[in-house]
Amino acid sequence: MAAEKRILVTGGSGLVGKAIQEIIEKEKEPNEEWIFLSSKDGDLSDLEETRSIFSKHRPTHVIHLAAMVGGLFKNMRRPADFLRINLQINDCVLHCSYEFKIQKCVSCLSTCIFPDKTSYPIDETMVHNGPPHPSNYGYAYAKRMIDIQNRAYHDQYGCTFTSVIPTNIYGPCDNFNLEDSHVIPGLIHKCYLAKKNDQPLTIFGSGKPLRQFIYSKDLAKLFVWVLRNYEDVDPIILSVGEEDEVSISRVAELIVEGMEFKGQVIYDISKSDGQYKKTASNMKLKSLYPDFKFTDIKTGIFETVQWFQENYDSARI
Ligand code: NAP
Ligand code: GFB
Repeated sequence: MAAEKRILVTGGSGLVGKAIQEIIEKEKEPNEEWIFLSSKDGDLSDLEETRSIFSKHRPTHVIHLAAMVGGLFKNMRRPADFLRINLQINDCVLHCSYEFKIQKCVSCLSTCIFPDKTSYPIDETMVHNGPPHPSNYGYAYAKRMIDIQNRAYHDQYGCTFTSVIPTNIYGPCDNFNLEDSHVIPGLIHKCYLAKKNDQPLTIFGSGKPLRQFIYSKDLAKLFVWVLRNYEDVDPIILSVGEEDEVSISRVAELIVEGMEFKGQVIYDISKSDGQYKKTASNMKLKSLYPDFKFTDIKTGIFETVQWFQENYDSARI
């Protein structure tokens, strides 16, 4: 007998998708069936391929994670691709969610989409209050359009399409490619190679920028909670508190400690710092889920360093 709830997770083979898989192995409810997609199941920037995926699995709910994703330097190299490919993927998934009468679709934005010139802390009401940081405008505008699409499908068809806004995410199964990755996987990979080859570790930029980092396993728990409990079309920020904001050099210190690296650490200030900070408030989350416990960044980074050392041969590098 088909499960009452069939949850389709697009982008199910990535950093966040894998973390949700791990959570669901332990916490699946009896009336739920979870389907985790990768791009091998079909190209979600193609409407016909997306339709055939939906007609094959006949989902009742969708967690939409699939996207062209990357760190600061990949975003700066490819703004047109980030804009176009993500606009296409989001249009296909949301329109098929409407056509197949999906009961709830939860999409994923990012705090880098907020205006660059703003007051802090940032909250959910500020998504469209001015241009994003120039380093990632392609990705940022494509993600902002998800919020607009959610409102339009709700206003015209009554759909319950919503979105979450995580800060920078890190954890096992991330993309550790040196050119395309985000800072934590990038520095873990570089530190691993520096230790192995007895070379200095080079950190890009000044190390001064500030970030809030959420551990993928914490975000996965919150995604499942949003799917089961959050009914609003308005987005919700999923983040550690402002008090847990750290500098890039503090992150590098923790990676060096976790990797037991004893070599020289160099800052290459010819490389961009990107946005100085994007401090976000998690008050809305706290008001709805007051006792959620976040993993502290030292524990999260140490677990990710250990995962990378144990899975180097199969990791995305
Ligand atoms: P990721 O590790 O790069 O995974 C991306 C996923 O999307 C993979 O499963 C990939 O499939 C799939 N995908 C990409 N293009 C596709 C296409 N054309 N058709 C079908 N599937 C496609 O990404 P992530 O870090 O888990 O990010 C998940 C979500 O969180 C994204 O929406 C991202 O924008 C958002 N986010 C990420 C961060 C962060 O710091 N990582 C921060 C804020 C928000 P394959 O594995 O087959 O390539
Ligand atoms: O994580 P990251 O690439 O993205 O960079 P953003 C964060 C900071 O780390 C920047 C510094 O100040 C970088 O200069 N950094 C130092 C490094 N060393 C490295 C390194 O080896 N690799 C990388 N990647 N950074 C992204 C947005 O901004 O945030 C994306 O561009 C996405 O669209 C993501 O939203 C969550 O935090 O600067």
